[in-house]
Amino acid sequence: MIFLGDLVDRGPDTPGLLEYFDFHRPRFRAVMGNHELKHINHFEKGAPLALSQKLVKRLMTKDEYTYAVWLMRSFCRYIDLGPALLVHGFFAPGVPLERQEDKTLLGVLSKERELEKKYQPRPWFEFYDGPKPLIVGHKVYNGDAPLIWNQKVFGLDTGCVFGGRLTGLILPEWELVSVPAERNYWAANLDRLAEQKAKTILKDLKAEHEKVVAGLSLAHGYFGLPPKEQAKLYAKRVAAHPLRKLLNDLRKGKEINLSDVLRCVPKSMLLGDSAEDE
Ligand SMILES: [Mn+2]
Repeated sequence: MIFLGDLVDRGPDTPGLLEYFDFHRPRFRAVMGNHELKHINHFEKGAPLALSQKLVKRLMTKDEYTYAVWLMRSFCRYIDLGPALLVHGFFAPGVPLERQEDKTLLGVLSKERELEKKYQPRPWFEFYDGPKPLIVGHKVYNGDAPLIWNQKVFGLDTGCVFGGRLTGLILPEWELVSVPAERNYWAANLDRLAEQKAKTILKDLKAEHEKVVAGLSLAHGYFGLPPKEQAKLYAKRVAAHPLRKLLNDLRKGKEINLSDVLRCVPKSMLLGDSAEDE
């Protein structure tokens, strides 16, 4: 079985998948995707990781991550199966295989933009002129159905991690197999991350509340004031806080829970740089 790259990062259990892959080597093989490349560049050169990679790295010990990167480094730039050529990302038209750039084959975003610009408004694959059929992953070209362009280019990414389908191609029969995803795995990862962040924010909020009350009672004899004065003083003190509504609720003695935080806190604060992703 050959994986088309980007095995890592978006799914529910990247370390488990790598273990599974490793166990079945060399019967299992893979071409390298831009996500694996990012981990390798991070490990070797300290290149920055996008959110999905940070999440995955966080799940592993240092030794496990070292091993994972070692495993990813064993993935090929391309695999020539005879009846078909397999790459993760793209194949620049008019360029022989030996002169294809790694970044193109691996689907690095800058190369994707270059190809878009060069061939717009047509997609790059319509200009594919390689000697044999090309099988790619990387992009969901055609929704839940694989891309099949003139029996020359086959795009098998059907968005499994986003709740679409997982698609494979059996060679040499050229028989497509496709199963629906059980759920949107990436959205579930983001939910889990948001919940972790919300927990921290809730803890910080409670600490901030205690601090504000302590400060007010020292400077203004807060506890001796009538409730209305307390409210005014407190509201003024937290006026610049982005979550002042929740702080004022805490002051009123309301029970604040995770769902309140998830509702009130802006998504950008919960997920940070989730826009990603090269
Ligand atoms: Mn990719």
